[in-house]
Amino acid sequence: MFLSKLFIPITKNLPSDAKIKSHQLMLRAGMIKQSSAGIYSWLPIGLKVMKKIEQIVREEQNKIGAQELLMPTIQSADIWKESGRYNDYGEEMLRIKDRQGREMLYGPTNEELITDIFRSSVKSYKSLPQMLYHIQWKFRDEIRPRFGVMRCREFFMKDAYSFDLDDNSAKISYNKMFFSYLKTFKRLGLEAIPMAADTGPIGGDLSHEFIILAETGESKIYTDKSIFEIDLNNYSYDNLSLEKMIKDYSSVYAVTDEKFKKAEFDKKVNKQNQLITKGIEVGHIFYFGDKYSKPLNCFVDSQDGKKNAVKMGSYGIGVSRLVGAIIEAKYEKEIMKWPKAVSPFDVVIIPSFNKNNKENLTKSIKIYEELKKQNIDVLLDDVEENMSQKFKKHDLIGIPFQIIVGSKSTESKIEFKEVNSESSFVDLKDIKSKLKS
Ligand code: 5CA
Repeated sequence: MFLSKLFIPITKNLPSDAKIKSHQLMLRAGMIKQSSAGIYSWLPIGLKVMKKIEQIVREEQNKIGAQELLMPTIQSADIWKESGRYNDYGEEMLRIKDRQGREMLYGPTNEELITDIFRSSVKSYKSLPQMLYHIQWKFRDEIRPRFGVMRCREFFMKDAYSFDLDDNSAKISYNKMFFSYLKTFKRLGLEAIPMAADTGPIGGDLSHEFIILAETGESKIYTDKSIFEIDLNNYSYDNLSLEKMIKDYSSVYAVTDEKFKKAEFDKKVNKQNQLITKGIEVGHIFYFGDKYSKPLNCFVDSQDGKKNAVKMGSYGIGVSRLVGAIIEAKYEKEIMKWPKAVSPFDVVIIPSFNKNNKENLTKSIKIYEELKKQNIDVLLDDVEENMSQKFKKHDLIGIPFQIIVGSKSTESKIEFKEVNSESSFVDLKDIKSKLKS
């Protein structure tokens, strides 16, 4: 893609409510545009990053045997009345009437709808366990939408649901999802801390939030720093290994505000290991047994012929929130550097040229074509501007690798730079391996 053709409305004027850096950067770099309070359009660059995050989330869900489906955004109020949550959910739920006067709603989550899908076909233990998920827009009429895509009203979420015959196998599903979340966040270049959490309107008694550290996060966290020493490479999807992993994580003190008790913190964690900071919740998993299956009559025949309410859990990842969360984690000193896995482009070519001398632009187009042939997603900055303006703009866009075509690059060696490190001079044919390393 040539930058001059890219729809990327870079802006300088920020609204006064853009208080945190991810919100500011997403507006400045033309990734999103607010359409009304807490509701955003996703512009090409923003959408591209979000789609890459979505795909990584999807791949990790598929790896544990979860199956993708797609439920609608608009749901009937009837199933929510059956579960008893229609009233409990309060004003956060956007309620709508259709032309026949039927009560509908824009789904804030999907426990009821998935249970309805499941109960209508699955009748026997033989079909269990199952994990189903979708990646779909949700709506919550947040009282104070803020921080751009971090707390908005319409947001993109991956929500998965597990169905098991008994508590023991349900815990296995929970543990698998727990490990899969840690792997997902790692692929996104993030270190997420799992923390025992409250369950709120979803319910149940077992739950973990996955939090990434960020000063601008809305969750206050209290943790033992040794949680960062736990090495994911020590575990596998084997059941015993998963149990050990949960045990290892649970034995380290890590809680959010709601669960914090100072005396306990001081007793369990020595002073130099105590970390009190803020974080962003990027995922949340719940085990709630038969909370929904019982009222919604989702029963299966067990081996001994008895009818059992299916044991369920639900597992959310804030896909659109993650775009902002990654920025909060990676944006430093006015420079953005996307993790390779989610960057809007693999590399950008930045030629130095002006209308009187376009030699470097011509050279850059040749490099561009060569890289395209190698299936590299490359952006060419063909906009006529001085180099310092260009670099400022690319600090904002955040592509992690740059090829600079100026006086220093020669026919055979081109200037190649990873953001925040020194440049080196490399052969064109070696670029691909550099991008991967
Ligand atoms: N049904 C459960 C699990 S699927 C559920 O809805 N959990 S949740 O309420 O914790 O939401 C899951 C994730 O969605 C959160 O961890 C967060 O990352 C994201 N999320 C929740 N509310 C918002 C919001 N208002 N704006 C952006 N992302 C949100």
